[in-house]
Amino acid sequence: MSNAESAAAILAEGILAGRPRAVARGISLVENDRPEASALLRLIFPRTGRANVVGLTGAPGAGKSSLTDKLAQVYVDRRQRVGIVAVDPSSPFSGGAILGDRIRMPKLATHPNVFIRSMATRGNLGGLARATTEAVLLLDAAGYDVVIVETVGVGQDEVDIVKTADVTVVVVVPGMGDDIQSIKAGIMEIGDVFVINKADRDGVERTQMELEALLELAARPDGWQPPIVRTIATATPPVGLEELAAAVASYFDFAERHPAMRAQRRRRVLGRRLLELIRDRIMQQVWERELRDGQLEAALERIESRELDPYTVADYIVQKALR
Ligand SMILES: Nc1nc2c(ncn2[C@@H]2O[C@H](COP(=O)(O)OP(=O)(O)OP(=O)(O)O)[C@@H](O)[C@H]2O)c(=O)[nH]1
Ligand SMILES: [Mg+2]
Repeated sequence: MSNAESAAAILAEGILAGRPRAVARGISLVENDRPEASALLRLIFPRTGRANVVGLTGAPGAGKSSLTDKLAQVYVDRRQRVGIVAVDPSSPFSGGAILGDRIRMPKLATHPNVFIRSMATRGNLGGLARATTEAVLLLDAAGYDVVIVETVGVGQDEVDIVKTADVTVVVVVPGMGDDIQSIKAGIMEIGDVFVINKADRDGVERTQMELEALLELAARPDGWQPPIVRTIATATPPVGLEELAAAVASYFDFAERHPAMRAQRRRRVLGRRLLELIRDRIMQQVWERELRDGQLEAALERIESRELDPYTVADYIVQKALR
């Protein structure tokens, strides 16, 4: 066994035993794309697929973290173990992000049945999507019953992250009519449950009507009708959280009654992931075998002078690397 493999084996044991510190270390490995990470994921993968993964997305400041906190509390009160992954593309420092979410989720941060982790980009959103999916796998393997993934719903990469969840919750707030229009393209069709948070504000009825109108336009092929729940995450006690948990549960019930649909959804995610892995591995081979040591520069020079074209060069390099 190589060093990476034996380190991974020890870590996998800790993760499968549900130890938070092992999970934290595992997530750091996948976040930094360390060599031990693949070995670790290989070991834990057979023990995944049991957690209910809830993706929660919406505009910046919509109250996603507040809702995540309160929703997690509902599950914790039901004696479930909850993992939270907050994806924070805006923060260049994951350390800062962790602190931020610990402050926003003060009660849960120290709860023994709750694991909170913020993931920040290291300049590469594609890498963030991969690391997030892998962090969810680790939490799943560690026996967390529910994993909540919070992402800001602004770009395609965030949408991709949320698509890997078993149920997607889209958060909107009153008085963002134009925003609803603008998010509808990417986000509206992926929402399985809609939340109007900040329902203590004016304009709730109007937002509800706009949402209903949009949902009517976008009839889903699976026949599911996304419920709309109103919440006030910051009220004491919070308003609408039991209803939100019930709406999420009703989607899981629906998925259970439609196993073919659920399998298709999970396979789509796995398929995407597999293709990404293949692409990464091919790229790695190409890089290691063909492009190191100034080869790329040399090729570019000849392409630039029109001595060669990029299509021929790409085919040639890939074929040579894979031989
Ligand atoms: N009035 C009101 N304020 C709320 C409610 N929920 C959250 N907020 C406030 O809205 C602000 C943003 O809340 P967050 O939970 O940090 O929102 P977020 O969507 O996670 O924000 P980002 O992660 O920065 O995109 C905070 O000041 C919250 O206190 C609510 O139901 N009503
Ligand atoms: Mg947040």
